[in-house]
Order: sequence, then structure tokens, then C-alpha cells
Amino acid sequence: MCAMRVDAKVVMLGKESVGKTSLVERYVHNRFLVGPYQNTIGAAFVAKAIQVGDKVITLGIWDTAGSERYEAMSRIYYRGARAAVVCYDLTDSSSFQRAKFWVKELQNCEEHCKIYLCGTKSDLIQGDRSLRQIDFHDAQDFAEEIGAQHFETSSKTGNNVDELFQKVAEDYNETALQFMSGEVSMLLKAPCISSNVFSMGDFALTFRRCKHGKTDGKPPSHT
Ligand SMILES: Nc1nc2c(ncn2[C@@H]2O[C@H](COP(=O)(O)OP(=O)(O)O)[C@@H](O)[C@H]2O)c(=O)[nH]1
Ligand SMILES: [Mg+2]
Repeated sequence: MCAMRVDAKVVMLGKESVGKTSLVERYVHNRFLVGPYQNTIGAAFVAKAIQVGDKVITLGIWDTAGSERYEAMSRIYYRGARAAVVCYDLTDSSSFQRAKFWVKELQNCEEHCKIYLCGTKSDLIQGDRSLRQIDFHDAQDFAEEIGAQHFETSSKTGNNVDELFQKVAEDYNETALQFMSGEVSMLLKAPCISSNVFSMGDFALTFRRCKHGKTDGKPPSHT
């Protein structure tokens, strides 16, 4: 089995259908899939290496299902995350309420997880401004209140997608430097998922380890 080193765990959160999977697809594969909506089951994992200055940082991205049915599972995925991209659909005000729910969760349970508030599907409002349901400034104010970065993206056109993940990697790099200089010592709170070695086949193993509360900090072993 081919293992890869992951530097930073990133989790995608937000209501079903806001465009989490599309954002990851655009970023990792530079494509936008059309066709009938495919609900993400449980979660999917992808990794991508990104250049930050003279360093290469690999982001391990967990794309969660988003529906309330899978809420408990989404919690497993954000444990130990260094960054959360909390998505809302710019044309759906209820998705902004749901984003606020995830922000609260993160504030309560993952205080070291940086939040990136992401308004998706900006191409739709470019075509028809009346479709916008969340005012840019309202979202910006909310982001400032919670100390988050705020982006508006389109996975269809690719607008701002690379910028979002680049910022995630840059912030991680900065925090890692502080970590190395001894300012941050307790960042990895849930090593069962944030452990450094992962491969695509590790999902089931990881889930089992979390379910049984085994957070011993060791990467999953390959047998
Ligand atoms: N126009 C437009 N549609 C999008 C965009 N992102 C996602 N969608 C559509 O929104 C629907 C849900 O997207 P998906 O990524 O599966 O959402 P998820 O449930 O949050 O993972 C799909 O029909 C996508 O084609 C976008 O940036 N622009
Ligand atoms: Mg999805």
C-alpha cells in the first residue's frame, strides 16, 4: 500500500449541496463535474502537495457529507484538524445558518482549528445578482467576529479556489514555525486522524480506531 505524509489536516464542512466536493474537485483535479448530484457518503479523503515559499506542504483534505444524518460522523473528521473550510452557498440563506452551527461546534471542540468561511457558487450571482442571499459585508463581519478568513469562490469557474487553499497552507506553515519555536505545544489533540502517515485505504482503520477511542498518536499500521 502506498503511504503519503500529510502535514496538515483540513476538513470541509457545510450543509449538503453547498459545493464542498466541487471545491475539492476543482482544487485537486482542476475540474468541475456536471451531472446529477452525487451525495458524499460518510467522507472522502484526498491529499495535495502545495508550494509555500521554499517548502512543500501536503494538505490532507477530508470532504464530509454535510447532511444532518451524518453529523456525528462529520465530528469525527474535524477532530485534530488544523483548518476547517466552512462552506455556505451564496444563493441559500439556510446554508449560512448551518455554517454558523459548524463554527460554533469548532469553537467549542477544536479551539486550535483555523476557520475559513467560504461562500460558494459565486458564478451564479455574477450571472444574476438577485440570486445573492448572503450579503458580502454580513459574511465578512461574521468572519471578523470569529477570527476567520472569508472567501467567495466558484468551483465552476475556479475563481478564488487556489487562493483559498494557498492561504490554508500558508497559515499552517506560519503556525508550524511558531510550533517549532516552542510557542505552541498542544496542537495535535486527536492524533487518531491527525497522525502524519496516511493512505487512501486507511479510512476504515481510522474510523475503527476513533470509534473505540484509541487515540494513541501512532499512524495506522499496514498489515
Ligand atoms: N454554478 C455552480 N454550481 C456549483 C458550484 N459548486 C457546486 N455546484 C453544484 O452544486 C451541487 C452540489 O455540489 P457538491 O459539490 O456535490 O456539494 P456538497 O454536497 O457540498 O459536496 C452540484 O450540482 C454542483 O454541480 C459552483 O461553484 N457553481
Ligand atoms: Mg459532497
